[in-house]
Order: sequence, then C-alpha cells, then structure tokens
Amino acid sequence: MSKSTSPNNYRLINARLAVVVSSETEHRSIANGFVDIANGVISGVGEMSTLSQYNDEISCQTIDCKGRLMTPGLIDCHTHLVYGGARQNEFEQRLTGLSYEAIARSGGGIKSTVAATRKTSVDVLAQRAAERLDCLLAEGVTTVEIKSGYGLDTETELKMLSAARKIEKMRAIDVKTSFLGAHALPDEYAGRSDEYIDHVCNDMLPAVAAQGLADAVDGFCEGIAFSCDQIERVFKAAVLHGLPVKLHAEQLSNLGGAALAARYGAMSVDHIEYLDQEGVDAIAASGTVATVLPGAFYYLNESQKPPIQALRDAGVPIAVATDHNPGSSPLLSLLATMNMVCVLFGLTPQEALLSVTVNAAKALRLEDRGVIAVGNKADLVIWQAEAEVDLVYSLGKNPCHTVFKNGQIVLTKGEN
Ligand code: DI6
Ligand code: FE
Repeated sequence: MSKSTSPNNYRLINARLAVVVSSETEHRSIANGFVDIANGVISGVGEMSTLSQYNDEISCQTIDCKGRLMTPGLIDCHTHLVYGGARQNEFEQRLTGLSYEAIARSGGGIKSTVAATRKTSVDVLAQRAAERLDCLLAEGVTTVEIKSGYGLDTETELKMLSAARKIEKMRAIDVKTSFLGAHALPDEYAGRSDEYIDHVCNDMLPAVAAQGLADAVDGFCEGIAFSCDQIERVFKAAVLHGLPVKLHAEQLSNLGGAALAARYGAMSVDHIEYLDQEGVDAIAASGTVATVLPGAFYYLNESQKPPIQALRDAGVPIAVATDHNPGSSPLLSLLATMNMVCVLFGLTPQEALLSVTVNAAKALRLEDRGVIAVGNKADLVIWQAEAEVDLVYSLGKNPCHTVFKNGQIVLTKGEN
C-alpha cells in the first residue's frame, strides 16, 4: 500500500483511540481508528472507515494494532526523582506510629535527603534518577517533571537541576524542571527562615534562571516548611525572572497557599487535601490545574481527601502524579497511582487517564501533547488492553505494549 517505506513514518491501524481531541474541552475515544505519524508528529487521526481518503501518497510502515487501546504518552507532572540516598528507615519508623511531621521536626525527612544529595556528584544523581525513571518509562511515560529542593544551597540546587536536564540525553523522555529552593529550611539557617528566603530570591533563583536550568518555580507552603508571606516573596522573584509558578499547598493543613498561587496564575497547586471552597473557587478563576498525589496520601496513611467533587463542580482540571520522592511517596508506578486515585479519591478510570495525559500536559503548560491530535508530538502508547479501565483495574499489571516517543518506537513487547 505504500510507495516506499520510510523508517520514520508509521500508519497505526485498527486501534481503540483514547483521548482524541474533539474540542477545547471534550476528549472522546474512537472505537476503531488509525493514527499516522510523520517526522515525529501526528499527521492524521480518524475512524478506520474514513481511511481510504487519507490513503494515497503516504510512505510509511503500517502496524496493525489489532483492536488494542492507544493513548497519548503518559505524563508524570510532579516528581522529585533526583536525590541522593534513600529513607527506608523512616518508612519503618512511620510503621511504628511516628508521624511524617515528627520525623521532619527531629532532623529526618527532607533534611536527611539534603545531606545525602549534597555529597552526591551530578553524574551519580543523574544515573540513579535515570534508573528510577526506567520504572516509569516501562509504563508508557514519555514526559516527566523533576524538581530540585534537596540541595537548599546554590551549588547543590544547580547540581540537581543539571542532573535532571542530563537525563533527557540518557533516556527517551522529555524532562521539565522546577526549582524548589523553598522546600525546607536548611540547618545552617535554623531560626532564620526569612533570611533563607532572601537567599532563595536574591541568589539561588537568579543563578538558576541565568543558567536556564528551571522551567518553573515551586515551593512548599506548610507549617513544617514556609508561610504564605514567604512563598509570595519567592513568587515575586519568579515573576521577575519570567518563570511560571506552582505550589505544594494544603497537604497537611490549610494555610491558603492555593489561593495565593492562584493570584500568581500558578500552573498547578499540588496535594491540596485540605483545600477549601474558597481555594477551589480561586484556582477555578485562575485556570490553575489541581494536581492530586495519592501516593503521599497512601504512604502517610492520611485520612483527609482532596475535594474532588468540588473541583469537578468548579470545572478545575485534575492532574495526577506519582510525587516520587524518598520520603512521603517512594512510588515508581504511574499506573498504580492511577489505580490509587480511583480507589482512594474516587476518580473514574476515564478521569484517571485524562489526569495523566491532557490535564498533566496542562499542568506543565505543554500544548503539543497529552491528546491524540494532528500536529501534536507523536508520543503514543499501544496497550495490551481493550479499554481505558484495563489500565487501572489490576494493580501490579503492566499492559504497556509499544511506546512511541517523537514518532519512534522506543519500547516494544513482542511482535505486533
Ligand atoms: N511534599 C512532598 O510530598 C515532598 N515534598 C513536599 O513538599 C516530600 C519530600 C520528602 O519527604 O522528601
Ligand atoms: Fe512533592
């Protein structure tokens, strides 16, 4: 059927297509469809019954998907994949009844990862993170966000972000980075949190921006971290350097961080278990994505759930991510995270899929992916599955069959 075969172009036929664009806000599926890939980009999408009208000149390799489900490449929009050391000891401590906050206040938690990260070279940080990332790649993740925040000094924050950028050259993945200098107070600033925030705003953030190492600025607004006033100073510095903001907000208590982030047009507010109606209204008005992180909720054995129904009612896009980190969420499966967000927070399987595709893309302000649409990056996953629900139904099953990154096959299990 093709005149000559180009290894770079594909026609994928007989697939059940999920998350196909039909309008700005509606995403539908096509029961029996095709996707054309040319030069790394989706060049055609439609029902199989309409294929003949597209059939003529295309030079490509045809793959018969035999009725399998095809989705956009998955996007993990909130991770802390780069760090030194590990914290299994805290996992065990929490099992004896110690709380995450108590461990943090007694010098464990984020601070212990800071000590280990400062001692680890950029190459080792990148290598370890790439190994962790392999778990996500095996499940069809094609874009990941990675935060700094375990350096808390200029040198180590730059080192972490450089390691995150390096990973893009080591694996078939796009990495978006966030500078999270306002993650915790380092020991050398004990009792001087305002001075530390000055350092973040006046030294660290300008150095990060000058080297182009961050795509966004993040913070942790919480009793064990920083106040709204302090986070606002960081946001002002971000604006000055032309960087968009996002925030870890209302995870363990309600400080009003989400409403503050909304005032700064935040890309996303993340965690949000304690978000109230005022916060929901604020992020709805600013177009901010609500990123929920069931991994941290699960590992910390929390009971306060994010206000999913209020978010739905307000039309706020909900994203879901692993929040992979060595403390509160050592989770390395986005499919398991999707299962958790259904079982623990009550999303439907269809919503769970939107939360790691189109809504995760929105959370990272990436307009060229997350939806199967002509002109988008050809980041696609073919699943050994017939329907969306099969992605979340069996915890521990990985139905990923073939992954396309920028139009090239980067992973495949077996023959067609
Ligand atoms: N919230 C989180 O879930 C991570 N950071 C944050 O602000 C946890 C970081 C850690 O425990 O190492
Ligand atoms: Fe986090």
